[in-house]
This record gives sequence, C-alpha cells and structure tokens, in this order.
Amino acid sequence: MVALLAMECNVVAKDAATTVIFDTDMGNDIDDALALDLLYKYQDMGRIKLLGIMSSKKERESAQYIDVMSTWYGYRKTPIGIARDGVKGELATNYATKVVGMKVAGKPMLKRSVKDVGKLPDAHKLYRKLLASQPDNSVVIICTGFATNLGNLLSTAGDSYSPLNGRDLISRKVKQIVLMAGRFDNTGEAEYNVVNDIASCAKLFAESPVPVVTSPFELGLRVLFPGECIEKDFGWTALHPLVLGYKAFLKMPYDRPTWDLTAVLHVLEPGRFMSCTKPGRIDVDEKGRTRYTPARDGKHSYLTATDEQRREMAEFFVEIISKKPKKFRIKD
Ligand SMILES: [Ca+2]
Repeated sequence: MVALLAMECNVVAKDAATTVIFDTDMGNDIDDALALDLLYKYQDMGRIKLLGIMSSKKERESAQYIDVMSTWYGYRKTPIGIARDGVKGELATNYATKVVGMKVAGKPMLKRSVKDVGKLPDAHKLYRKLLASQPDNSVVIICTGFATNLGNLLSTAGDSYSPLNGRDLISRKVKQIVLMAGRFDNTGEAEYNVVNDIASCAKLFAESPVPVVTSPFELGLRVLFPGECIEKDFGWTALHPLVLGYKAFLKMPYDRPTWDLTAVLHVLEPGRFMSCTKPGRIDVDEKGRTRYTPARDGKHSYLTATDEQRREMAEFFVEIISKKPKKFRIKD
C-alpha cells in the first residue's frame, strides 16, 4: 500500500534556480507590475528563471506593457502569451494603457521588443510549448490575475508540442500552482480575480492535478507598499515603467495592498514570511465565493502571516523593489 504524501507547501529548492511562469491581469492593479519587478530582481540574482509571461486581459496594452517591462529590465526575449478570450479590464485606471501610450516627440517614450502584440501566441498554447520543453516536475506557475489561461490549458488536447492533454501535461511538468485568489475571512464576499472568471477558477481548483496554494485577499490587504518609496527611491532613473505606472494608476501619493506580491514572494522565499494552512479542499461557488475545508489528502491550501511577518514583508518589498536592476548596475 502506498501512503498518501502530505501536500508540500514550500516546494521550491533554495539551492537551484526555480523555473517560473507568471500569469497576470497586468493593467488592472499596480500590484502586478510590482510583482513582476520582484521576479526580474530574482532572475538578476540567478534565483529563478522566468520562462514566460501570460496576460489574461482582453486589452492588448496589457501585453504591450509586459513587453515594455521585460525590455527595460533587460529580458526582452521572455516569451509572452495573450488571452484572445481575456477579461475586459477597467479603462479609467489602466496604467498599462497610459504608460504604453506615453510619447516623446511623437515616438513611444519606452522601448519595446514586440512589434505586433496582436500576433503573440495564445497563452494556453504557449503554456503547452514552454511546459513540454521543461524537465518533469520542475515548473512553478504563479497566477496573479484571472484563471482564464489555466482553465483553457486544462481543456487542451495533445498537439505537436506534447501528446499529453492539458491536465496530464500539468501533472507531468508542474510542481505547484500559486495564486492570488479568494478570501477566507468569513465576509461572504467574492474576491476580484475569482469573480471575473468564476468558471475558470472553479475548474482550476476542481481539476488541477498538482498542489494549488493561494494568497487570499485578506493577506495582501494588510501589507501595504508605500507610495513614498516611489516618490523618493528612484532618483537614479527618469524613465522607469513601474514608477510611471504607479503614478498613473491612482492619484499620488498612495499606499497599495500587496496582493500579487505576496503570491510571488511565497515562491521566491518559501517559508520565510508566510505559512500555509493544512492541506484541504478549496471550492468556488456560483457567485465566486471561496470555501476551504481541511482534508488530509487535499491538494489546496492558503497562505497566512503574523503581524510581525507582515511588517517584515512590507520592509522586504521596499528593499527589493527600490534596488537597481542588474542591467543598470553594470552601467555604473
Ligand atoms: Ca493582479
């Protein structure tokens, strides 16, 4: 008889670069851009390899802004996938659209590498291509937007990249899926990422063959990134897509919850700032509300932090994000 293994929460080895795919609704909230900064800083340190970035938004400016960010950080070849059936975002606060539209003397203010984002591959196809190319049980997927692309991936059939269907390909190649999604604070409210694509999120929790860990709404809500950092710590650059985005998102100065950053941090620094609940099952109801039930053989858990850990996390985010990327340190 084979004993059931307890669900591993902190799956990332600290001595080797972890391979990561980042799936984001870039443009809806500035925390996605802050989270991508963390990923590129850890790639600078050789701690992760960012295999690809997927946008779950309908607006093409989301992918354009991702391309601008990747180019600025020196990673212009990072593959980008788009959701042709993506969720339509809110336009008034969309910093991605504002930043990619910024011009100097009639030309885009920030360099980009992708000529036509409309020709980028579908995210679920790019997932298949990237996953098929990796060693078994090696990839961590972080999704800080809607589960649209992962839902689509789960529904794919075998193709030229792999004979495996989406579910079996995830089972073979992915170690863990980490989300920013849901809430477990007994308010009866649904969380934004879930409620914007309830069907895909419910499908992901119901069908994922690998462990799913989520950072819930109430965790990032209480760890604020300070607007003061944006105002004071970036005197070394006039053209920073993250700084421009932060300033374009809401009226300055403002502090912002770090929802998406906490999900990324769990992968970058496993066990250091947050704990996981015991294994359980997370269900999504028809209104997008999430419910967690402990279960010994469950594949789901969510992240929690003490007051002290939240303070440490907030300081750590400022320390990493205010650092110059490697590309700029070399020039000094
Ligand atoms: Ca997000």
